[in-house]
Order: sequence, then C-alpha cells, then structure tokens
Amino acid sequence: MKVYLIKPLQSNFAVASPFSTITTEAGIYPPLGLLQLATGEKIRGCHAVSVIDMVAEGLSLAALQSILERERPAVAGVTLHTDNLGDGCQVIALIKSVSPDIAVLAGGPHVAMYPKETMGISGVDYAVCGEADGVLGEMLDRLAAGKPLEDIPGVVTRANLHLPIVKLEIEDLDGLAIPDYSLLPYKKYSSILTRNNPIAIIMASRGCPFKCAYCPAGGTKLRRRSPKLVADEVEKCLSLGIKDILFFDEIFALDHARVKELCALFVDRGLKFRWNIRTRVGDITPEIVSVLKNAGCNLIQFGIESGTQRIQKLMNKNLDLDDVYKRIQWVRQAGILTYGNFMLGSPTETDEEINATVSFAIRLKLDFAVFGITVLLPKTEYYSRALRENKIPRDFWGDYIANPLVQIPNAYWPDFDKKYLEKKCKEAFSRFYLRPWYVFNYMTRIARMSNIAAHIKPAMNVFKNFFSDGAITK
Ligand code: B12
Ligand code: SF4
Repeated sequence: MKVYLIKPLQSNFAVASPFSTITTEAGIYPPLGLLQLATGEKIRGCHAVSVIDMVAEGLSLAALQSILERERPAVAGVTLHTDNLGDGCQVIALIKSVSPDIAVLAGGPHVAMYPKETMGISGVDYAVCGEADGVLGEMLDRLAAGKPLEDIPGVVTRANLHLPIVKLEIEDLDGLAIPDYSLLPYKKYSSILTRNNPIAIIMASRGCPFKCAYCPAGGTKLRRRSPKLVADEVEKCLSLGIKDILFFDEIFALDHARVKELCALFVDRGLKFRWNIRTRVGDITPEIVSVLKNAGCNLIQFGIESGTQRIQKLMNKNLDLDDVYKRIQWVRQAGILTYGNFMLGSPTETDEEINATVSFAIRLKLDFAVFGITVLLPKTEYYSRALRENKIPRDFWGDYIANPLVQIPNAYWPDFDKKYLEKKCKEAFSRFYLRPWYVFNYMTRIARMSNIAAHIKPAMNVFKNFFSDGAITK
C-alpha cells in the first residue's frame, strides 16, 4: 500500500510573531517524528511509506496536489502542530479534494493534546494520540485488509470517539528503529545554531518530569535510550555527510552517568562532529562540562527564562539566580557556547522585573540570548490561570482550534498591552546584542569557535530586519 506522511508548510501561525525574521532565519529542522515512523515501516517492509516535508522541499499546496494526483496514495498521514494547525488542515482538505478515498491519519503534538477535537477537522479519518511508533504498522495492515481500527489503543475513530482515549508513550525507546535520514531530503536541513550543514536532530531521551507553568511539554515520563544506540545513530548520520547534530532532548544532561557513557562512546569510536544540547542549568557541574566539551559538544541551550526570583517561583522553574550565574560561567570557562532563552510578560510581571531579566542575561555573559514574549500556550498552568481568574473571557485556543486560519488576536497575559511587550522585547535584543562587549565577543570567541560565514547571512538578516521599523509585524 502506498502511504505518504506529510509535514505541512509553516505559514499560518496561531499567534503572529512580532519578529518573523527570527523564525524564518532560524533554520529548517527535520520532522523527526515522521522519519521515525517511516523508518519503522521501511524495516517492516509491508507498505511503501514516504515522507513529504513541504517545508524543506519548499512545496506549495498546488505542488503537493500534483504529487497526490500523480501518485494516488491509499493513505496519507499528516503531522499536526497546534501553532500552525491551519497549514495542516489545508493539507487534509487538499488530500480529500484529490480523492475522498485516501484514508487520512492525523498525528503529532497537536493530536496528543486535542485528540477528540482533531476528529472534528473535516477530512480526518483517524487520529493517533501520542507516539504512534507502536501502532502505525497495525493501522496500515488493517486499512490494507479493510478491517476496522477502533480497538487499537490510542487510535481515535468516529466509532470510539465517546470512549476514554489512551495517550501512547513508547516505554522502551531502544525497541525503535534508528531513524534513517536517507528517507528525508536531509541535505536541506540547517540551523542558525550550528556550524556546518546539513544537520540532524537526535532525541537521546523523550519526556520531561518537570512542570513549568508556561510549558505544555512537562510532566511526562522521562525515557532514555541506550547510549550505544544513540552513538549508532550519530554514526549513521555522519556516514551520510551530516555535519552537526542537535540533541533535542528536553533535559539531556540530567543523568550524569549516562552522559559520561555516551561521551565516552563518541570519543572511543572516534566520532568527530559538533553537537548542541538543551538541558537544565542545575544539571551542570564542572566535571560534566569537561566531559561534554571533550566529546565535541559545542553549545548548550538553557531555558533560564527570568532574572528575578519571584518570577522564577511563579513559573515553577525555581532556578536560584546565583546558582545559575555560577554554572553558566563553568560552561563558558570550559569553552562551550552558551545560549539562554528568556521570556518576557509572565502574569503580574512588572516593568522592573522585565528589565531585570535582560540585565541578568547580560550579566551571565551568554553568547546568545533569545527574548520571547510569553504566549499563553494551551494546556499550561499560565493559560489555566488566565481562564480561572477570568483574565480572558473565552477559551481562545478552543476557538482557534475550531477555526485555525483565524489568528488569535492576543495570546499574551491580558494585563499587558501587546505593543508594550513588543517594545520591551525589541529593547531586550538591543540591550543584549548592541553592546561593545558583545560585538567584541562575537567577533572573537564565536568566530573562533564556529564557522562565522555560516552564521553571518542569517544573523545579518535577523539584525537588519529586527532593528528596522519593519521588524514588528502589525
Ligand atoms: C525540534 C522541536 C522544535 C524545532 C523544530 C520544529 C519544527 N517546526 O519542525 C524548533 C526549535 C524550530 C521548534 C519550534 C517551536 N516549537 Co517545538 N519542539 C521540538 C521538539 C523539542 C522535538 C520534536 C521532535 O522531533 N520530537 C520527537 C518525535 C519522535 O516526536 P513527535 O514529533 O511528536 O512525533 C511522534 C508523535 O507525535 C506521532 N506523530 C507525529 N506526527 C505524526 C503523524 C501521523 C500521521 C501519526 C499517525 C503520528 C504522528 O508519532 C511520532 C513518533 O512517536 C518538541 C518536543 C518533543 N519532545 O517532541 C517541541 C514541540 C513540537 N514544539 C512545540 C512548540 C510549542 C514550539 C514553538 C511554538 C515554541 C514557541 N513558543 O515558539 C515553536 C514553533 C515554531 C514552528 N512552528 O516551527 C510543542 C508543540 C505543541 C503543540 N501542541 O503543537 C512541542 C511538542 C513542545 C511542547 N510540548 O511544548 N520546535
Ligand atoms: S520548560 Fe523545559 S524543564 Fe520546564 S517543563 Fe518544559 S521541557 Fe520541562
């Protein structure tokens, strides 16, 4: 059976980004979930499964239509993200317009959060709630045999819509196939954060047990892959000519013994590549940074978010700022680039507190800082609080999901004026990046540690547009 798994374009966002160039210049990232599923199916060898990444291929809806008309797949799966659900819905409508007989499967992070609502999207035949690796094969076999699907756990159909839905989580990640990047247009993937293209994303673990008030990702079970299989995956990527790897685990360095084992494997196998990780600041010790550096880790991304203790507590992030300072300096001293994410506009945050966050980012001497306006994301404590306290009159995510081509006019904490937050955000970037220290540091430290040529064009585009009047999308 011919099956297409499709990653839609990213052109219709729920919330207009005031700084659109940052999004467009950030890079093109591989759809790892679809790749994981397609690799598993390739190994089973029962169906012809291909991935279409509309973003990487720059495929318009019209171009996708031609492919579907020519190829006539029996099944099309679409990955859905809440923040650009409209793009996914357009793809689903297009598939059904090509042929109502193509069975449409919906999956992805949006479906994991809103499984029942997904079945309300016109054209969706089946939705999979959560990690589909363990059920996709069975679904395809049954579709090929014309059998019903409603008794497969995690699969939502019109027949079982009234029943409780199981959210699928793969317990044993080592049972999954190593993603085969040759199934993707892998040469097209890039990131502003890496030195050389193409890049790959690897998840060495899935899940995050923490529960930050603004984040929909937390509170999930942390599952780890064996270091040997992760090293095998790296080796496989490098053999394809992939140069840099981004580990997108939420908390890569939580388990030090495992990090040491993994790094030792990279070194022992002579795997020379540059890689980035994301982790919590509290995971950093002098020993672990030296292990990471020795194995080629080039940059660590931290979610620091606020420079005041009060907002740290409110976010349920609870980082101790002195401790953050100390640990970030350990990373710098080890010669690893530091990248901090910050959020402006938490509930009840004052102007002074916003300014203090920017000052803190500066004091940390980070190599990169990104300041975002706090969006009240669905299924987060911040959003529940806004609803609970009647700060917002309606469940605007509910409205958006029902009509995803209409943007949410204001998804920020409603006590703030939108223009004020945009101004503060722009100010934050100016304060951080337009300092003599930063410019000097950028030209020396970063140029020495990374291929500046790879960064200069996107960075310039970001800066040019950002600091011009056109930076803020009205
Ligand atoms: C890499 C990543 C990014 C990258 C690239 C994303 C991209 N656009 O391609 C970057 C850094 C750019 C990014 C940005 C953002 N991201 Co992001 N990101 C991730 C991250 C860390 C990993 C994704 C991944 O590879 N996962 C691993 C694979 C194996 O899992 P998966 O993709 O979910 O796929 C599995 C299932 O969902 C399912 N499945 C997936 N697709 C399909 C399709 C079918 C047909 C079926 C049956 C099943 C199925 O099976 C897969 C295999 O198990 C996830 C968190 C996470 N741990 O997943 C967040 C995540 C996807 N991001 C999220 C968010 C909110 C964002 C931002 C909006 C953040 C922000 N506030 O700016 C931006 C959006 C910008 C944009 N639209 O691109 C949310 C999405 C929530 C939602 N409801 O949609 C996530 C889930 C994190 C979270 N929970 O908060 N992100
Ligand atoms: S922000 Fe990071 S640490 Fe906090 S819950 Fe989300 S993924 Fe976990």
